Amino acid sequence: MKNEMETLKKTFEKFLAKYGSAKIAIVTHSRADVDAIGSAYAMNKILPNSIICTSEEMREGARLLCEKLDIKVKDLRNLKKTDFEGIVVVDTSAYTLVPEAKGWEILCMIDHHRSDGKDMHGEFEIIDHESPSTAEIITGILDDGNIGKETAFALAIAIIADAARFKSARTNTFETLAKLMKISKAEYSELLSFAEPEPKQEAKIAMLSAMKKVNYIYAAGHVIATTETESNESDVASLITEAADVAFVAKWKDREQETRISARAMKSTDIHLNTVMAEVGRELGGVGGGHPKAAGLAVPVHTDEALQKCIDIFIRYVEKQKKYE
Ligand SMILES: [Mn+2]
Repeated sequence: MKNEMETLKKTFEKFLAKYGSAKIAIVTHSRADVDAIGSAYAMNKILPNSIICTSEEMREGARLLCEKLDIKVKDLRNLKKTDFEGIVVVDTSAYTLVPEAKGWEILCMIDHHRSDGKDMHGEFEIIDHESPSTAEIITGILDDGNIGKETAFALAIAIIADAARFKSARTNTFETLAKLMKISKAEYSELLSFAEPEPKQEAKIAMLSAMKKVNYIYAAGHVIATTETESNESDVASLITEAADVAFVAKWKDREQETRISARAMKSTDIHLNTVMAEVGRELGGVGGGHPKAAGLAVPVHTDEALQKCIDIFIRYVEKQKKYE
């Protein structure tokens, strides 16, 4: 672990030596979360001639962090490529999550996501799939002296948020967080209020309404739950997997005439929901993918049909997995 981090640190130092004072746009994925914004902020502090770019709206925690640290973000589409040397991409390596980055020169990429959808290539790449967050990688490659109070605050929140209540944490996660907390002088309760902001009242109501409509079956050794919601589908799915092995939560999008599904798995399962969702997407003429325990899809059929397909493909996937064990 330590050696791997040393290698990444060396790559970062080479990048800094070449582009440290270049004009750079720091780019992150759409619907930016705390890890995306916290990581972008830390890079912004290291690169004096950089700005932060992200598209669309942000998640609530990211929005709160921007407010607190007065982080200004720009839209990459409004920038002139010739005004910049290139971009630094943090917390993603797939164009599907940041389509506006197409055509830009990627000077450096820092990410922790699985390589399934990786189609971006950077001159320098600092990638650690084992890291629960991009912020943990960034803390590792920065010299302690370069981590100010506010950077430490942003990175600590990002680590807490992406570690999903430390379900995906490793020893280094706790060591890194302890170090950042000391520098930031912040209490854990304050960090947590950014990492896991309390849902808005209407979100709470949407989640409870969805809970009332939960259906579940026990099949192929798994408790499989489904429901429909008008909003907050990923929050609903996370909530359900406190009790079910897997949850598929559907939302009908009238304008697009399609069903969006958010899928989540309980921590102990070894299911790859991204594979399941990709298959459902293929069979129903849409697209699906994501992470093993958090995936999603969009398909041009109604919610009932989409949910039934998720259950069928999921069972087929589990049965097939058993055969090869
Ligand atoms: Mn992340």
